[in-house]
Amino acid sequence: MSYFPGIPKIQFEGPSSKNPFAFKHYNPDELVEGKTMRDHMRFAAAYWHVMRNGLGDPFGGGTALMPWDDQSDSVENAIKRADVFFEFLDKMDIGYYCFHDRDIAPELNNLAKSNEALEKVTDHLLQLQQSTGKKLLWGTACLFSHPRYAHGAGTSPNAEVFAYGAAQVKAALDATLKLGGEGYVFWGGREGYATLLNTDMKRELDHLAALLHLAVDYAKKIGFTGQFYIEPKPREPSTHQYDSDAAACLNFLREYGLMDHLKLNLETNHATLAGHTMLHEMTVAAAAGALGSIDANQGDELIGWDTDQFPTDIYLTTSIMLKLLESGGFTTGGLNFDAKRRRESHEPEDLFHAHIGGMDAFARGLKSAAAIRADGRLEEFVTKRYASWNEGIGAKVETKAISLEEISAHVLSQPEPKLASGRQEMLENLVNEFI
Ligand code: XLS
Ligand code: NI
Ligand code: NI
Repeated sequence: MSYFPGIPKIQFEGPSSKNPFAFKHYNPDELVEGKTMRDHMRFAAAYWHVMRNGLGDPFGGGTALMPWDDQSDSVENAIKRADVFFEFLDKMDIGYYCFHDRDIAPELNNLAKSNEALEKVTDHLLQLQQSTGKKLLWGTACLFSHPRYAHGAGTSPNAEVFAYGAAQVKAALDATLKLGGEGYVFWGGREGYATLLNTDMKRELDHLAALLHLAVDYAKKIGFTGQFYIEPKPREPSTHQYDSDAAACLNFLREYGLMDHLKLNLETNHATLAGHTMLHEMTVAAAAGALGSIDANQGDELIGWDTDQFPTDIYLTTSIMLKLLESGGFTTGGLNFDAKRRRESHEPEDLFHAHIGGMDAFARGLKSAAAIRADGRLEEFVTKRYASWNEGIGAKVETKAISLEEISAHVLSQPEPKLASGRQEMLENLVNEFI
């Protein structure tokens, strides 16, 4: 039986196609820089948005039509949703997915019952994965929806709540291992504060680090070799989240001896909320060897919330793919559509239009980025811009072979330095040649 009757398997038809149910640019087997588009992108669908997002907003309830969902907390309903989701993955030709424990299986009235439900649903997901070849990019625990986490989970002032969250992480790690997950994400939904008047920041940060260390140790014990990630976001729902941006996350990981164990899962809309571009966040992460995975979406700069829209901006996807190619591409990570349809796009077929658009936008980004690299002028410009560091005074500073007095003597013997133009506008024009 089909839950999406009338919707075909989405295939590549090329840029001249007018079929809304076809890829115009994403051609999974096409080689770019010697690798298939499929392997470059490692596209994933987010279970929470595809299956569980009713499209409510702060002013009104959900509008999404989900005729397969009886809205109950039963395991049967959860299992049926998994079937619907796998039909979606199949028709979209998306190879990976990501989940929170509580969106694949219900939270029941105690942890034992919730764990039991999770076990049953993951048994079913495992069967679905085995029969379709779809894979789990990463799993995570939802430590932000239930009222018990109102003050945080890893950073709760209440030790019993911390313990509950840790127990939930244990079960979510077990589930991720069982499903062969290639990663595990920590997004600190409520790991921050609403006011500092009631907050012991240092203690909360110590506890958050303790939670991550506990998870890393447990993963070793059970043989989970997937990559751990932390996902930066500055605010929403809390006033300030400790993992506010890439630099703050890296500082936290370094301070608590976690750099060897976690990389970053960067989300475009979170970058904008932090006052950064995605390119900035990726550049910061890559410089630290911590560019792990991407939650692919984009925000509405006029609204200013985490609107989690599907990525359609080709300039944005080009910059993302340029940085990704430059960093050697994904190893454990992928492009996870942590994105939702607009509230007005409430029909099941809108799920398809949304993902098709995102995949095509990234395919165009990939092709433009590869063309910019093949052209070589951009890279050459940057290399030349730093040429003065390759010899003389620059090389001595880089190799720490010079003292401050020697630098001073050097400058006293030299004329005023001559500056070269940064040529920003010329480079912007160059990039636009390829878009
Ligand atoms: C919410 C986050 C969330 C994480 C996973 O803003 O992006 O969806 O990706 O918990
Ligand atoms: Ni996300
Ligand atoms: Ni988001």
